[in-house]
This record gives sequence, C-alpha cells and structure tokens, in this order.
Amino acid sequence: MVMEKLGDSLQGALKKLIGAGRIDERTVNEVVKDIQRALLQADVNVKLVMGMSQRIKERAMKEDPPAGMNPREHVIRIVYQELMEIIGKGADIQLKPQTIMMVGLQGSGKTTSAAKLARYFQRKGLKAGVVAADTFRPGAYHQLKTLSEKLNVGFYGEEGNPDAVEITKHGLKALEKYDIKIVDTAGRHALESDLIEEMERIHAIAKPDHKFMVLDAGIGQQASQQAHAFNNSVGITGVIITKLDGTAKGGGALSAVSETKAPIAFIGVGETPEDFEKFEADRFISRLLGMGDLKSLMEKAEESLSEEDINVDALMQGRFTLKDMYKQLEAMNKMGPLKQIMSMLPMGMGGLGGMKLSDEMFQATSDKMKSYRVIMDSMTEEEMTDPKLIGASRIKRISRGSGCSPEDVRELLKYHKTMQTALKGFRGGKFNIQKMMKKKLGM
Ligand SMILES: Nc1nc2c(ncn2[C@@H]2O[C@H](COP(=O)(O)OP(=O)(O)OP(=O)(O)O)[C@@H](O)[C@H]2O)c(=O)[nH]1
Ligand SMILES: [Mg+2]
Repeated sequence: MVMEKLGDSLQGALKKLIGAGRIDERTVNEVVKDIQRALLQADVNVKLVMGMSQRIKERAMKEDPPAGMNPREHVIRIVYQELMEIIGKGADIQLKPQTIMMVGLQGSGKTTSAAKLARYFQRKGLKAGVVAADTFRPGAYHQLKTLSEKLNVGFYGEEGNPDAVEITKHGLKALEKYDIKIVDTAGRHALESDLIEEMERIHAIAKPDHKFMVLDAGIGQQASQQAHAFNNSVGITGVIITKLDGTAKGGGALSAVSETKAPIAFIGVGETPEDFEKFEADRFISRLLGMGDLKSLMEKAEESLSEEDINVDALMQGRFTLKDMYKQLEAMNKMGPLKQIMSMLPMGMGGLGGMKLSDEMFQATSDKMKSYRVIMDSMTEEEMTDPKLIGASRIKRISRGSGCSPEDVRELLKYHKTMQTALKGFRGGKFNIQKMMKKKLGM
C-alpha cells in the first residue's frame, strides 16, 4: 500500500483511541501525539502538524459529539476532517473532450503519466491519445510510442523533428477525432528560461484546458516551491504526484502541494499502468486510516467486471454463502493483485479479520485461493448455498473429488466462516466506522 508506514502509524493511533477505557483529555493528548509523530515522519511540515494537533485537541474537548455519535467516533471524525484540511480536496476532472498539457522537471514522470492518463480516460469511455512533443530527451519519441502501444491509446509523434511546437500543432490536428489529447513536453533539471519559453510556445498553440504539473513525491516539502514556480510561469490547473510508492516523504509532497492553489489531480503509485489513480482526498485518507475504501473498490469492480461477477449486495448485507465467496475469488482474480484489493477493504476485513498480511503471506493466500476454487468445484449447489450441511462424510467426498486433503476442505470452510464473521462485524459492528462516515459525514 502507498504510504504504508504512515497508514500503520495512524491506524495504531486510532486503535489506541478505540481501545481506551474512556475518552478524556489524556487519551486525546496521547492519540494526538501519535498522530503528530506519524505525520512528521511522513515529512509533513511541522507548522501544519502543530496547527492540526492543536485544533484536534481543542475540538475534541470543546465540541459536543453530534447526535447519535459516541465520543470515540467524534474524535475519529475530527481527525479525519483535520487531515482533509491539510491534504486538500482533489482537482475536478471532468469526463469530457479536452486537451491536457504535461509539464514538469526532468524525470518527474511526465511521459509515463501522460500515457497512464490517456488510459485512465480511455477506460472511462473516452477516446484518448498522446502527442510526443518532447524533442529534448533522446529516445522520448520511442518511449511514448511504446508506452501508448502497450496501453492501447492513440499516439502522434515525428521522429527526428526538433521543433516541439510544430509537432504539437500537427499532433493535435492528427488527433482531431480524439476526445482527450495529451501533450507530453520536455523536462529540464531546473525551471530554466529555455524550458519556460518552450512551454509558453506550446501552450499558445495547444490552448490546453488543463496544464498538469508532474511532481516526484520524493522531493517532499519542496513540492510547494516547485508548484509555485510552475504556476507563476505557465499557470497550472492540477498536479500529478508520482512515485508515492517509493518514498516515505509522500505526506510532505501531498500537503505542500495542497497549500499552493493547485489541486492534486492524480497520483502515481507504481510503475505499472494500473498504479495510477485519480486523487480523491476522502478516499485517500479513509484508506490511510484503515477505514476501508469500498467506494474505490466498487468503482474498480465496475470498471473491470461485469455485474454478476461480484455480489456487492451480499457483501454489504453480510449474507455470504460459499457461492458468493467463489464469485468473489473469481472477481479478485480478475481485478489483479490481491494485496491491492485487500488494502481497499475496511479495517478488520482488510487483513482477513484484523491480521496483517506480509507479502509472502499474500502469495500464499493467492495460491490458497486457487486451491479453494478447485475444492468448491467439487461441491454441490446445495452445499455452496448452505455450507452448514457439510459434515464429515461430505468433507471426505469433496476432498476425494477435488484431489485435496480433508484438512484443506476444513480450512476452506473455516476461511469462509472467518470472512462471514468479518463481514457481519463490518456491517453491524460496534465501531462501524464506514457506516458512521456514510451517515454522519454525508459520504
Ligand atoms: N515507482 C514509480 N515509478 C514511476 C512512477 N511514475 C513514473 N515512474 C518512473 O520514473 C521514471 C521517469 O519517468 P518518465 O515518465 O520518463 O519521466 P519524465 O518526466 O517524462 O522524464 P523526462 O522526459 O526526462 O523529463 C521512469 O522510470 C518511470 O517508470 C510512479 O508512480 N512510481
Ligand atoms: Mg519524458
């Protein structure tokens, strides 16, 4: 998961709150101290952190919990709101025809993000293409061409032509029938005058609806300076923060950017095309806090699955038969790495009942999933609907039919039970944060 360390520390702090006998000033101070430490370690600016801590303390003590909310939930809600304050709301990205220009320093991830962005729109049903207007970096043309072929998005480039402005002009014409046109531009070590001049000339020709500055998360708090500098020269309408997967400083970049006027539009969280997300502060924070992110899980499900693939209703209602589980295993298989899915599930479910899973365990788990499916193939319809029917003799029969041991079958039944319990707990549990957020925060 992105910013796993920060997430772990924040979740640790909240667990303290949930586990505390009573919510008094001492508990709040202790929790705030933990949150402080977590944010500082993630490189969030000291002043921001101190201001936030102060506000959490004050509000937790002074404000009365809204009707129907217990003191614990009240404090969690305040923490959530204050984190939203420092991370800021994401940019408003509309799904309509538009031209986007990518700007940023060398190596920040412009070219990669241009292609990922095109794919993002394409998945939303818009025809998208990229224009290779970087004539500075050797191999830029081929890099973008290869990427766009791989991601199956449109491409325009002119190998050997040194005139980026001309290429932009031709490219936009060539991609005339495309809904989304994304212009990749060259980077420099610093914001030098020739870079500014080139950006301005491309800008004048392309008349982009959006100018996205691409920023490497590893620069931490300096993100704000860079955002300001680019904003002053060409004006930016959004920021893409890349490489959030590779740095502990992500909190610094995220909060620093949101302090500038430019909203965060997308985040890059890895090398593969899937590792790119529209930035939504509420989801991002929910996930960091371990409150789960069913919303983005659902969206992902909608994108890559047909409706009958995943039984969302059963999931939400805690009705969870082996058949549902089978469907879900299939769905997870389709949706990609289990770990990614897991990190989207709410606390308690995320680690199969609160348990933390290491990478190896995830591997083991996905192997397990495969054997579970083989076992379930040997079950009858009746058994799948009502697993309680499966006694010793049926276990024997299923194990013979599937070529797995009776222990494996028992383990599968146990796993199903754990999932079922976790889902029930999630639905009606004492600390049902997800439900609470939906109700109380109007999410
Ligand atoms: N881990 C990780 N790597 C990324 C991410 N985004 C980009 N990269 C990598 O960063 C490197 C530089 O990316 P490019 O897209 O070529 O950067 P650029 O801004 O176009 O670079 P120039 O054209 O030289 O200015 C590549 O190796 C990318 O694979 C990300 O979100 N996570
Ligand atoms: Mg590039």
